[in-house]
Amino acid sequence: MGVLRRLDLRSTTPSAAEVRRLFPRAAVDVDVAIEAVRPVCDDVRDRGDAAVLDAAERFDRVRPAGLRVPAEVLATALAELDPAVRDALTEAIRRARLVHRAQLREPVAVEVAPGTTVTERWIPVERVGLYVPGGRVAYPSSVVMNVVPAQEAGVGSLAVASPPQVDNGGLPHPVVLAACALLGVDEVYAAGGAQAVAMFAHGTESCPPVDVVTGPGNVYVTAAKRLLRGIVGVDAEAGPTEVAILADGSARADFVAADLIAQAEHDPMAACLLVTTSVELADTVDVELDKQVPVTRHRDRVAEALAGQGGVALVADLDAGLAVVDAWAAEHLEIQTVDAAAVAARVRNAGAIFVGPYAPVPLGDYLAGSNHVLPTGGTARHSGGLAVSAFQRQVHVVECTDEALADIAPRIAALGGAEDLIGHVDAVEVRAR
Ligand code: HSO
Ligand code: ZN
Repeated sequence: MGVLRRLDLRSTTPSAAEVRRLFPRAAVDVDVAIEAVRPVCDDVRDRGDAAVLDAAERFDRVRPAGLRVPAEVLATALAELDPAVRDALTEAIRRARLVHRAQLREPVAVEVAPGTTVTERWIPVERVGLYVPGGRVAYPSSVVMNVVPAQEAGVGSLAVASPPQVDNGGLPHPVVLAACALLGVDEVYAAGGAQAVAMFAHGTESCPPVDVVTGPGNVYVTAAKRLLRGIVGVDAEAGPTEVAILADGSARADFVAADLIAQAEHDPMAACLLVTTSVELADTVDVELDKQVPVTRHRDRVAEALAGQGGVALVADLDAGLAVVDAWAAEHLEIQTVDAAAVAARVRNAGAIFVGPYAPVPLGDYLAGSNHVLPTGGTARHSGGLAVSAFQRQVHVVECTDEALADIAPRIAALGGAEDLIGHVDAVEVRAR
Protein backbone atom coordinates (compact mmCIF):
# COMPACT_ATOMS: atom_id res chain seq x y z
CA MET A 1 0.00 0.00 0.00
CA GLY A 2 1.64 3.23 -1.15
CA VAL A 3 1.37 6.78 0.13
CA LEU A 4 -0.82 7.76 -2.81
CA ARG A 5 -4.33 6.57 -3.41
CA ARG A 6 -4.31 4.72 -6.72
CA LEU A 7 -7.14 4.52 -9.22
CA ASP A 8 -6.93 2.19 -12.20
CA LEU A 9 -8.58 3.94 -15.14
CA ARG A 10 -7.04 1.69 -17.81
CA SER A 11 -10.30 0.08 -18.85
CA THR A 12 -12.68 2.99 -18.24
CA THR A 13 -12.91 6.43 -19.76
CA PRO A 14 -14.22 8.76 -17.07
CA SER A 15 -15.89 11.99 -18.13
CA ALA A 16 -14.22 15.26 -17.19
CA ALA A 17 -16.70 15.75 -14.36
CA GLU A 18 -15.94 12.23 -13.09
CA VAL A 19 -12.20 12.90 -13.13
CA ARG A 20 -12.74 15.97 -10.95
CA ARG A 21 -14.91 13.92 -8.58
CA LEU A 22 -12.37 11.05 -8.43
CA PHE A 23 -9.50 13.42 -7.55
CA PRO A 24 -11.09 16.16 -5.46
CA ARG A 25 -9.27 19.26 -4.22
CA ALA A 26 -9.59 20.27 -0.58
CA ALA A 27 -12.65 22.46 -0.07
CA VAL A 28 -12.23 26.02 1.20
CA ASP A 29 -15.42 27.83 2.26
CA VAL A 30 -14.92 31.47 1.35
CA ASP A 31 -18.59 32.39 1.82
CA VAL A 32 -18.44 31.69 5.57
CA ALA A 33 -15.41 33.99 5.86
CA ILE A 34 -17.27 36.79 4.04
CA GLU A 35 -19.57 37.30 7.02
CA ALA A 36 -16.53 37.48 9.31
CA VAL A 37 -14.75 40.12 7.20
CA ARG A 38 -17.77 42.31 6.40
CA PRO A 39 -17.66 44.31 9.68
CA VAL A 40 -13.89 44.75 9.36
CA CYS A 41 -14.20 46.10 5.81
CA ASP A 42 -17.09 48.40 6.79
CA ASP A 43 -15.07 49.73 9.71
CA VAL A 44 -12.12 50.55 7.43
CA ARG A 45 -14.49 52.32 5.03
CA ASP A 46 -15.93 54.39 7.92
CA ARG A 47 -12.90 55.05 10.12
CA GLY A 48 -9.88 54.67 7.81
CA ASP A 49 -6.39 54.32 9.30
CA ALA A 50 -7.64 53.90 12.89
CA ALA A 51 -9.73 50.89 11.86
CA VAL A 52 -6.79 49.27 10.02
CA LEU A 53 -4.55 49.74 13.07
CA ASP A 54 -7.21 48.41 15.46
CA ALA A 55 -7.68 45.35 13.26
CA ALA A 56 -3.90 44.75 13.26
CA GLU A 57 -3.89 44.78 17.05
CA ARG A 58 -6.76 42.31 17.09
CA PHE A 59 -5.76 39.89 14.32
CA ASP A 60 -1.96 40.27 14.02
CA ARG A 61 -1.47 40.86 17.78
CA VAL A 62 0.70 43.93 17.16
CA ARG A 63 -0.10 47.61 16.55
CA PRO A 64 2.27 49.09 13.95
CA ALA A 65 3.81 52.46 14.80
CA GLY A 66 2.33 53.73 11.52
CA LEU A 67 0.70 52.21 8.47
CA ARG A 68 3.25 53.48 5.94
CA VAL A 69 6.67 51.83 6.21
CA PRO A 70 9.34 54.61 6.30
CA ALA A 71 11.83 54.81 3.43
CA GLU A 72 14.81 54.26 5.78
CA VAL A 73 13.30 50.99 6.96
CA LEU A 74 13.04 49.74 3.37
CA ALA A 75 16.63 50.78 2.65
CA THR A 76 17.89 49.03 5.78
CA ALA A 77 16.01 45.84 4.95
CA LEU A 78 17.71 45.77 1.54
CA ALA A 79 21.14 46.53 3.01
CA GLU A 80 20.72 43.66 5.47
CA LEU A 81 19.44 41.14 2.91
CA ASP A 82 21.54 37.97 2.54
CA PRO A 83 23.71 38.59 -0.58
CA ALA A 84 22.87 35.18 -2.05
CA VAL A 85 19.14 35.92 -1.75
CA ARG A 86 19.69 39.37 -3.21
CA ASP A 87 21.54 37.87 -6.17
CA ALA A 88 18.80 35.30 -6.74
CA LEU A 89 16.02 37.89 -6.53
CA THR A 90 17.91 40.16 -8.91
CA GLU A 91 18.14 37.40 -11.51
CA ALA A 92 14.50 36.42 -10.91
CA ILE A 93 13.46 40.02 -11.55
CA ARG A 94 15.61 40.25 -14.70
CA ARG A 95 14.07 37.10 -16.20
CA ALA A 96 10.52 37.98 -15.17
CA ARG A 97 10.90 41.43 -16.74
CA LEU A 98 11.96 39.88 -20.06
CA VAL A 99 8.98 37.51 -20.12
CA HIS A 100 6.38 40.05 -19.00
CA ARG A 101 7.67 42.83 -21.24
CA ALA A 102 7.12 40.48 -24.17
CA GLN A 103 3.44 40.29 -23.20
CA LEU A 104 2.89 43.96 -23.99
CA ARG A 105 0.73 44.50 -27.03
CA GLU A 106 1.12 47.30 -29.51
CA PRO A 107 -2.05 49.12 -30.53
CA VAL A 108 -3.63 47.36 -33.52
CA ALA A 109 -5.56 49.47 -36.04
CA VAL A 110 -8.08 47.64 -38.22
CA GLU A 111 -9.68 49.43 -41.17
CA VAL A 112 -13.06 47.68 -41.31
CA ALA A 113 -14.18 49.65 -44.39
CA PRO A 114 -12.64 52.63 -46.23
CA GLY A 115 -12.72 55.52 -43.75
CA THR A 116 -13.68 53.53 -40.66
CA THR A 117 -10.97 52.37 -38.29
CA VAL A 118 -11.11 50.58 -34.94
CA THR A 119 -7.88 50.67 -32.97
CA GLU A 120 -7.37 48.51 -29.89
CA ARG A 121 -5.17 50.16 -27.28
CA TRP A 122 -4.09 48.64 -23.99
CA ILE A 123 -4.07 51.25 -21.24
CA PRO A 124 -2.59 50.54 -17.81
CA VAL A 125 -4.72 51.18 -14.74
CA GLU A 126 -3.55 54.15 -12.71
CA ARG A 127 -2.95 52.63 -9.30
CA VAL A 128 -2.68 49.08 -7.96
CA GLY A 129 -2.42 47.52 -4.51
CA LEU A 130 -0.47 44.30 -4.16
CA TYR A 131 -1.12 42.09 -1.18
CA VAL A 132 1.77 39.99 0.16
CA PRO A 133 0.96 37.48 2.91
CA GLY A 134 3.03 37.22 6.08
CA GLY A 135 3.48 34.22 8.34
CA ARG A 136 4.02 30.77 6.86
CA VAL A 137 3.57 32.04 3.33
CA ALA A 138 5.80 35.16 3.37
CA TYR A 139 7.19 34.61 -0.11
CA PRO A 140 9.54 37.27 -1.51
CA SER A 141 9.25 35.43 -4.84
CA SER A 142 5.54 36.32 -4.89
CA VAL A 143 6.44 40.01 -4.48
CA VAL A 144 8.40 39.68 -7.73
CA MET A 145 5.57 37.81 -9.48
CA ASN A 146 3.02 40.53 -8.65
CA VAL A 147 5.13 43.67 -8.90
CA VAL A 148 6.94 42.90 -12.18
CA PRO A 149 3.83 42.50 -14.36
CA ALA A 150 2.30 45.64 -12.83
CA GLN A 151 5.44 47.64 -13.52
CA GLU A 152 5.86 46.25 -17.01
CA ALA A 153 2.20 47.01 -17.72
CA GLY A 154 3.03 50.66 -17.14
CA VAL A 155 1.13 51.16 -13.89
CA GLY A 156 2.25 54.51 -12.51
CA SER A 157 1.37 54.11 -8.84
CA LEU A 158 2.01 50.87 -7.02
CA ALA A 159 1.53 50.09 -3.32
CA VAL A 160 2.31 46.91 -1.38
CA ALA A 161 0.63 45.79 1.85
CA SER A 162 1.89 43.00 4.08
CA PRO A 163 0.89 42.10 7.64
CA PRO A 164 2.81 43.57 10.60
CA GLN A 165 4.92 40.90 12.30
CA VAL A 166 5.07 40.60 16.09
CA ASP A 167 8.75 39.66 15.90
CA ASN A 168 9.65 42.53 13.55
CA GLY A 169 8.34 45.35 15.74
CA GLY A 170 5.06 45.66 13.86
CA LEU A 171 6.75 45.92 10.47
CA PRO A 172 6.18 43.43 7.63
CA HIS A 173 8.57 40.51 7.11
CA PRO A 174 12.11 41.90 6.46
CA VAL A 175 12.67 39.86 3.27
CA VAL A 176 9.37 41.13 1.88
CA LEU A 177 10.52 44.70 2.61
CA ALA A 178 13.88 44.01 0.98
CA ALA A 179 12.20 42.57 -2.13
CA CYS A 180 10.04 45.72 -2.41
CA ALA A 181 13.13 47.91 -2.14
CA LEU A 182 14.95 45.85 -4.77
CA LEU A 183 11.98 46.28 -7.13
CA GLY A 184 11.92 50.03 -6.56
CA VAL A 185 8.60 49.98 -4.69
CA ASP A 186 8.68 52.72 -2.05
CA GLU A 187 5.03 52.70 -0.96
CA VAL A 188 4.65 49.83 1.50
CA TYR A 189 2.03 49.45 4.26
CA ALA A 190 2.13 47.38 7.42
CA ALA A 191 -1.37 46.04 6.92
CA GLY A 192 -2.68 42.51 6.49
CA GLY A 193 -5.81 40.45 6.09
CA ALA A 194 -9.20 41.79 5.11
CA GLN A 195 -8.32 45.22 6.52
CA ALA A 196 -5.49 45.61 3.97
CA VAL A 197 -7.81 44.78 1.08
CA ALA A 198 -10.40 47.24 2.45
CA MET A 199 -7.71 49.90 2.86
CA PHE A 200 -6.80 49.51 -0.81
CA ALA A 201 -10.42 49.40 -2.00
CA HIS A 202 -11.85 52.31 0.03
CA GLY A 203 -8.68 54.32 0.63
CA THR A 204 -7.75 55.80 4.02
CA GLU A 205 -5.92 58.93 5.23
CA SER A 206 -2.55 57.21 4.65
CA CYS A 207 -3.38 55.19 1.54
CA PRO A 208 -5.24 56.58 -1.48
CA PRO A 209 -7.65 54.05 -3.02
CA VAL A 210 -6.41 51.79 -5.80
CA ASP A 211 -8.04 50.58 -9.02
CA VAL A 212 -6.91 46.94 -8.84
CA VAL A 213 -5.88 44.65 -5.96
CA THR A 214 -3.86 41.50 -6.65
CA GLY A 215 -1.88 39.00 -4.63
CA PRO A 216 -2.48 35.76 -2.77
CA GLY A 217 -3.67 35.54 0.81
CA ASN A 218 -5.53 33.42 3.33
CA VAL A 219 -9.27 32.79 3.27
CA TYR A 220 -10.03 36.20 4.88
CA VAL A 221 -8.07 38.05 2.21
CA THR A 222 -9.89 36.05 -0.45
CA ALA A 223 -13.24 36.77 1.23
CA ALA A 224 -12.49 40.51 1.38
CA LYS A 225 -11.62 40.51 -2.31
CA ARG A 226 -14.86 38.72 -3.14
CA LEU A 227 -16.78 41.21 -1.00
CA LEU A 228 -15.14 44.33 -2.44
CA ARG A 229 -14.89 43.23 -6.08
CA GLY A 230 -16.70 45.86 -8.08
CA ILE A 231 -15.55 48.69 -5.81
CA VAL A 232 -12.09 47.60 -6.91
CA GLY A 233 -10.80 45.21 -9.61
CA VAL A 234 -9.38 41.97 -8.20
CA ASP A 235 -7.30 39.13 -9.59
CA ALA A 236 -8.41 35.49 -9.65
CA GLU A 237 -8.97 33.70 -6.37
CA ALA A 238 -6.03 31.56 -5.29
CA GLY A 239 -6.97 28.25 -3.69
CA PRO A 240 -4.56 25.62 -2.34
CA THR A 241 -1.68 24.94 -4.72
CA GLU A 242 -1.54 21.80 -6.90
CA VAL A 243 0.49 19.82 -9.39
CA ALA A 244 -0.31 17.10 -11.91
CA ILE A 245 2.48 15.06 -13.45
CA LEU A 246 1.84 13.20 -16.69
CA ALA A 247 4.50 10.52 -16.99
CA ASP A 248 5.27 7.36 -18.94
CA GLY A 249 7.73 4.54 -18.21
CA SER A 250 10.67 6.75 -19.24
CA ALA A 251 10.20 9.11 -16.26
CA ARG A 252 12.59 9.10 -13.31
CA ALA A 253 10.67 8.00 -10.23
CA ASP A 254 12.99 9.96 -7.92
CA PHE A 255 12.28 13.17 -9.89
CA VAL A 256 8.54 12.55 -9.86
CA ALA A 257 8.47 11.86 -6.11
CA ALA A 258 10.57 14.95 -5.36
CA ASP A 259 8.24 17.13 -7.42
CA LEU A 260 5.13 15.79 -5.68
CA ILE A 261 6.78 16.52 -2.32
CA ALA A 262 7.83 20.03 -3.41
CA GLN A 263 4.23 20.96 -4.12
CA ALA A 264 2.86 19.20 -1.03
CA GLU A 265 5.17 21.14 1.30
CA HIS A 266 3.25 24.33 0.57
CA ASP A 267 0.09 23.31 2.35
CA PRO A 268 -1.58 20.27 3.95
CA MET A 269 -4.42 21.11 1.53
CA ALA A 270 -2.15 20.98 -1.57
CA ALA A 271 -3.25 18.51 -4.25
CA CYS A 272 -0.68 16.30 -6.02
CA LEU A 273 -1.64 13.97 -8.83
CA LEU A 274 0.42 11.51 -10.87
CA VAL A 275 -1.11 10.37 -14.14
CA THR A 276 0.83 7.54 -15.72
CA THR A 277 0.73 4.79 -18.29
CA SER A 278 3.26 2.76 -16.32
CA VAL A 279 2.36 0.57 -13.33
CA GLU A 280 6.07 0.11 -12.76
CA LEU A 281 6.61 3.87 -12.47
CA ALA A 282 3.67 4.18 -10.07
CA ASP A 283 5.21 1.42 -7.93
CA THR A 284 8.69 2.99 -7.89
CA VAL A 285 7.27 6.44 -7.13
CA ASP A 286 5.62 4.87 -4.06
CA VAL A 287 8.98 3.39 -3.05
CA GLU A 288 10.64 6.79 -3.57
CA LEU A 289 8.00 8.59 -1.53
CA ASP A 290 8.52 6.10 1.30
CA LYS A 291 12.21 7.04 1.14
CA GLN A 292 11.94 10.79 0.60
CA VAL A 293 8.93 11.87 2.67
CA PRO A 294 10.32 10.86 6.09
CA VAL A 295 13.47 12.94 5.57
CA THR A 296 12.02 16.05 3.98
CA ARG A 297 11.91 19.21 6.11
CA HIS A 298 8.14 19.68 6.18
CA ARG A 299 7.33 15.96 6.35
CA ASP A 300 4.19 16.43 8.44
CA ARG A 301 2.30 18.67 6.06
CA VAL A 302 3.72 16.81 3.04
CA ALA A 303 2.40 13.50 4.41
CA GLU A 304 -0.94 15.12 5.20
CA ALA A 305 -1.30 16.61 1.72
CA LEU A 306 -0.29 13.38 -0.05
CA ALA A 307 -2.62 11.27 2.07
CA GLY A 308 -5.43 13.80 1.80
CA GLN A 309 -5.49 14.88 -1.82
CA GLY A 310 -2.65 12.86 -3.38
CA GLY A 311 -3.44 10.34 -6.08
CA VAL A 312 -2.25 8.22 -8.95
CA ALA A 313 -4.32 7.64 -12.06
CA LEU A 314 -3.24 4.65 -14.12
CA VAL A 315 -4.20 5.22 -17.74
CA ALA A 316 -4.12 3.02 -20.83
CA ASP A 317 -2.10 5.40 -23.00
CA LEU A 318 -0.97 9.02 -23.28
CA ASP A 319 -4.18 10.05 -25.05
CA ALA A 320 -6.14 8.88 -22.03
CA GLY A 321 -3.59 10.58 -19.78
CA LEU A 322 -4.03 13.87 -21.61
CA ALA A 323 -7.80 13.57 -21.21
CA VAL A 324 -7.36 13.13 -17.44
CA VAL A 325 -4.97 16.07 -16.98
CA ASP A 326 -7.14 18.29 -19.18
CA ALA A 327 -10.19 17.39 -17.11
CA TRP A 328 -8.39 18.06 -13.83
CA ALA A 329 -6.90 21.33 -15.20
CA ALA A 330 -3.94 21.61 -12.84
CA GLU A 331 -2.36 24.83 -11.68
CA HIS A 332 1.02 23.26 -12.57
CA LEU A 333 1.40 20.42 -15.07
CA GLU A 334 4.65 18.55 -15.60
CA ILE A 335 5.15 16.38 -18.67
CA GLN A 336 7.70 13.66 -18.06
CA THR A 337 7.40 11.43 -21.11
CA VAL A 338 9.25 10.50 -24.25
CA ASP A 339 9.01 13.47 -26.65
CA ALA A 340 7.65 15.67 -23.86
CA ALA A 341 7.44 18.82 -26.00
CA ALA A 342 5.09 17.12 -28.47
CA VAL A 343 2.91 15.84 -25.64
CA ALA A 344 2.91 19.28 -23.97
CA ALA A 345 1.77 20.88 -27.24
CA ARG A 346 -1.44 18.84 -27.02
CA VAL A 347 -2.40 20.01 -23.51
CA ARG A 348 -5.45 22.27 -23.36
CA ASN A 349 -6.01 22.99 -19.66
CA ALA A 350 -3.18 23.89 -17.28
CA GLY A 351 -2.02 27.03 -15.48
CA ALA A 352 1.57 26.45 -16.55
CA ILE A 353 3.23 23.52 -18.32
CA PHE A 354 6.68 22.24 -17.42
CA VAL A 355 8.28 20.21 -20.16
CA GLY A 356 10.65 17.28 -19.63
CA PRO A 357 12.80 16.11 -16.73
CA TYR A 358 14.77 19.33 -16.27
CA ALA A 359 11.95 21.85 -15.97
CA PRO A 360 10.57 21.17 -12.48
CA VAL A 361 7.92 23.44 -10.97
CA PRO A 362 10.36 25.11 -8.52
CA LEU A 363 12.24 26.49 -11.54
CA GLY A 364 9.04 28.31 -12.46
CA ASP A 365 8.28 29.23 -8.85
CA TYR A 366 11.50 31.19 -8.62
CA LEU A 367 13.58 31.72 -11.69
CA ALA A 368 12.23 30.64 -15.05
CA GLY A 369 10.76 34.11 -15.56
CA SER A 370 7.27 32.65 -15.99
CA ASN A 371 4.65 33.85 -13.52
CA HIS A 372 3.88 31.66 -10.52
CA VAL A 373 0.50 33.22 -9.74
CA LEU A 374 -1.60 30.61 -11.52
CA PRO A 375 -5.22 29.41 -11.66
CA THR A 376 -6.08 26.74 -9.07
CA GLY A 377 -9.04 24.49 -8.36
CA GLY A 378 -9.71 23.62 -12.01
CA THR A 379 -10.07 27.29 -13.02
CA ALA A 380 -7.28 26.72 -15.54
CA ARG A 381 -10.17 25.59 -17.79
CA HIS A 382 -11.11 29.24 -18.27
CA SER A 383 -8.29 31.41 -16.87
CA GLY A 384 -4.58 31.97 -17.23
CA GLY A 385 -1.89 33.08 -14.82
CA LEU A 386 -1.12 36.61 -13.71
CA ALA A 387 0.05 38.73 -16.65
CA VAL A 388 0.48 42.36 -17.67
CA SER A 389 -3.11 42.26 -19.00
CA ALA A 390 -4.39 42.05 -15.40
CA PHE A 391 -3.14 45.61 -14.96
CA GLN A 392 -4.44 47.00 -18.22
CA ARG A 393 -7.71 47.37 -20.06
CA GLN A 394 -8.16 47.12 -23.80
CA VAL A 395 -9.94 50.14 -25.18
CA HIS A 396 -11.44 50.41 -28.64
CA VAL A 397 -10.82 53.73 -30.34
CA VAL A 398 -13.32 54.35 -33.16
CA GLU A 399 -12.68 56.76 -36.05
CA CYS A 400 -14.93 57.47 -39.04
CA THR A 401 -15.07 59.95 -41.91
CA ASP A 402 -18.30 61.71 -42.99
CA GLU A 403 -18.47 59.70 -46.22
CA ALA A 404 -17.96 56.43 -44.39
CA LEU A 405 -20.71 57.30 -41.93
CA ALA A 406 -23.08 58.20 -44.77
CA ASP A 407 -22.30 54.83 -46.39
CA ILE A 408 -23.19 52.83 -43.31
CA ALA A 409 -26.11 55.04 -42.17
CA PRO A 410 -28.89 52.91 -43.77
CA ARG A 411 -27.71 49.85 -41.86
CA ILE A 412 -27.56 51.77 -38.58
CA ALA A 413 -31.10 52.95 -39.35
CA ALA A 414 -32.20 49.35 -39.96
CA LEU A 415 -30.84 48.11 -36.63
CA GLY A 416 -31.97 51.21 -34.75
CA GLY A 417 -35.46 50.69 -36.17
CA ALA A 418 -35.42 47.00 -35.22
CA GLU A 419 -34.62 47.98 -31.63
CA ASP A 420 -37.03 50.92 -31.65
CA LEU A 421 -34.23 53.31 -30.75
CA ILE A 422 -35.05 56.10 -33.17
CA GLY A 423 -32.87 58.58 -31.27
CA HIS A 424 -29.92 56.41 -32.32
CA VAL A 425 -31.02 56.64 -35.95
CA ASP A 426 -31.54 60.41 -35.67
CA ALA A 427 -28.03 60.92 -34.26
CA VAL A 428 -26.66 59.48 -37.47
CA GLU A 429 -29.21 61.13 -39.76
CA VAL A 430 -28.48 64.61 -38.35
CA ARG A 431 -24.94 64.23 -39.67
CA ALA A 432 -26.03 63.05 -43.11
CA ARG A 433 -28.27 66.09 -43.61
N1 HSO B 1 4.25 27.02 -6.06
C1 HSO B 1 3.67 28.24 -5.50
C2 HSO B 1 4.54 29.45 -5.70
C3 HSO B 1 5.74 29.48 -4.83
N2 HSO B 1 6.60 28.48 -4.61
C4 HSO B 1 6.24 30.53 -4.12
C5 HSO B 1 7.57 28.88 -3.85
N3 HSO B 1 7.36 30.12 -3.52
C6 HSO B 1 2.28 28.47 -6.10
O1 HSO B 1 2.33 28.59 -7.48
ZN1 ZN C 1 6.13 26.38 -4.94
